[in-house]
Amino acid sequence: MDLQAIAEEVWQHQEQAQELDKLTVRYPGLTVDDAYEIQRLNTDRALKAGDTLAGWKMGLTSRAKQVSVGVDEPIYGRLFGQKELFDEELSLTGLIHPRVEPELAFVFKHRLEGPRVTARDVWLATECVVPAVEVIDSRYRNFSFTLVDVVADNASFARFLLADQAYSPYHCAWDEIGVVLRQNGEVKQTGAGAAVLGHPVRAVVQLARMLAKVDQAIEPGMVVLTGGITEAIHLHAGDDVTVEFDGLGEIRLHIHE
Ligand code: OOG
Ligand code: MG
Repeated sequence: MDLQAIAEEVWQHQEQAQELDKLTVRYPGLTVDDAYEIQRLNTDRALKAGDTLAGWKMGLTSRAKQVSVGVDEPIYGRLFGQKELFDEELSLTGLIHPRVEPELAFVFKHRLEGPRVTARDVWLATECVVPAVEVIDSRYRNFSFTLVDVVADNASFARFLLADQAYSPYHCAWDEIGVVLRQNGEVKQTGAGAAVLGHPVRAVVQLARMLAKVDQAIEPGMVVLTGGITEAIHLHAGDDVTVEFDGLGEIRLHIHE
């Protein structure tokens, strides 16, 4: 299978914000490893074009997310520096059918790698934990995909935003943090940190172990998104979205054309 050619096709659809037909329908032999290789090829391409690798994202780490897309296995993707939002404004330009979801982000001060990484290793390597939101935008029609498709599409990554206030990793029990997601003042989703694999730290453990298989690591300074705590909601021009993290402040996002 010509993974380079398939990567090129995915790249074009990502760049031009055009819907893509499921790869697995057209290339039924494609494996999960192939899909991660496609993701890696497009990462090389983005870096050559001047983007930076800001970190990693885990996806499908909560039951709510797995049920909503019909894939029940955690996946990882890459966070690109040029896709980090620098204020509370989100433009729909360049996006197909974006959704937003509340997450907790870990920011690293030490390198974390290896197949036997534990939660203790994660805490020792973590500089801070920060409330975050991710904007996902599957390039597949109706967010309809299999595990292989979504991995090849960089786990639907589109944008991310971290809150202004960061916290010590020991500030609170992250599994007990409640979140309320509101759209134009109306409560749309609620959840708690424990929705993410029982505790968000486990998403980082799992990421490090998955990365070890492909000789990759979490590097100092990197951000790791641990996965949507609740289901994601669709965004429309004019929306005012807020995510309240219990006792840790609020992230606000204003959506425009
Ligand atoms: C896949 C990406 C999932 C998360 O946090 O669970 C994800 C998708 O839902 O399109 O980012
Ligand atoms: Mg996510």
